[in-house]
Amino acid sequence: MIIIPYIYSQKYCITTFHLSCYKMKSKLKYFLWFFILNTIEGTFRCDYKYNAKAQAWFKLIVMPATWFDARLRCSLEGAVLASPTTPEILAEMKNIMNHSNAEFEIFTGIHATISQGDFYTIEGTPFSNIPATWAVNEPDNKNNEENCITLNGKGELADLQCKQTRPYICYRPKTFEAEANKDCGTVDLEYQLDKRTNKCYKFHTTPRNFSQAYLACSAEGGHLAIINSDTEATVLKDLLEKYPESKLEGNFRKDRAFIGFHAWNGSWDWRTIHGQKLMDAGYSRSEVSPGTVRACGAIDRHISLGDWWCEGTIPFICEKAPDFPGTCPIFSENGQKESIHVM
Ligand SMILES: [Ca+2]
Ligand SMILES: [Ca+2]
Repeated sequence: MIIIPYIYSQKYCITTFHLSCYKMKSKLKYFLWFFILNTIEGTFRCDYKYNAKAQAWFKLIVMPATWFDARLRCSLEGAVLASPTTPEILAEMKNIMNHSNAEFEIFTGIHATISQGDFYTIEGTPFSNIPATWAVNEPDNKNNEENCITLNGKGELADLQCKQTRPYICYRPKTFEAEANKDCGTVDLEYQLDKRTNKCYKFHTTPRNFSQAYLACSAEGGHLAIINSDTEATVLKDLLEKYPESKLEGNFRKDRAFIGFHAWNGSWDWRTIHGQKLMDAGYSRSEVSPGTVRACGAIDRHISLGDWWCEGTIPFICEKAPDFPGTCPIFSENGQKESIHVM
C-alpha cells in the first residue's frame, strides 16, 4: 500500500483556489510520479527460491567450499553467505538443509576472521543477536584456530576452521531488491545485450586473476567471453572502447582483458574454456607464442588473442546467454506478486 504524506490541507484547497494550493498539488503530482517510477517489481535470480516468512531469497550450494570461497561466491552471485539472524531465516535454513541431507553441516556467514573472538555476521549482526544455540561440546576453538561458525540440521551452531570445507547457503534479503535486467536474465544492470550476437556482455573493471575471473563470470550465470566469430570480435572491441585506459582506476595493465581461452595442462594446446580449439571456436587471430610461461588467454584492444600470466590481475569480460539464470518475481504467502519501493 502506498502512503502519501499529507502535505497540504485538502479541505482548505478544495474550497480555495489559491496559488499555494496549485503549487502544492504540482509538487504532490511530481512526488507521485517519482514514487511510481521508483516502484519496481521485486525480483531476483530464478536459481534462488523466495521464502515469504523469512522475506529473503535462498540457494543451497552443496559443493563444499572453504568459508572464504563460500563468502566470495555468494557475493559474486549478488547475495550474501547466509546467517540465521532471525527465527524465520533460521527456520528456512534448517528446512533447506533437512530437505537436502539431514546430516548437513553448513558454513554460516558468522565469522571472526578479522579479530579473533569477535563474531559477527557478514552484514555486521553481532553474535549475541543470533537466535540459535550451540551444539554439544561447542564452541571449543580447537587449537585456537576456529574462527568460522557452522549450522547443523537441528539448528545448532559450532565453531570450525575457516579453511575446512562445507556446503553453504547464499541468501538475498528482500530489502536488497533491484531492478530486473530482463534483456539479460539477471539483476546485474552492467550486462548489456548485443543484438549482433544475441549475447550479453559485461566488462569487469575490477582486475582479477584468471581463476577468480572465471569464478566471477560463472557466479553471475555466464562464462569468460569466448569469441566465436569476427562479428563477436567486433562486439568485444566496441565494448573495450567504452572503457578506455583513462577510465580504469588502479595500478594494473589496462591494455588487455582476460577472456575464455587458455593453454590446456601447460601443453600449449590453446583452447577455449569450453574445450574447443580456437580455430574451431570461430576466431583465432592470435599473438600467442608457443613455449611461453603465460598460459592464460587475453585480448588486447585490437582484439588480437594474446597469452598472459594466469596469476596476473587484469580486467576481464564475461559473456552470458540472455535467458539464464533468468529473473523471477517475489510471490507473497497469498500468491500475490509483490512490488517494492526504491527511494
Ligand atoms: Ca569447534
Ligand atoms: Ca561467444
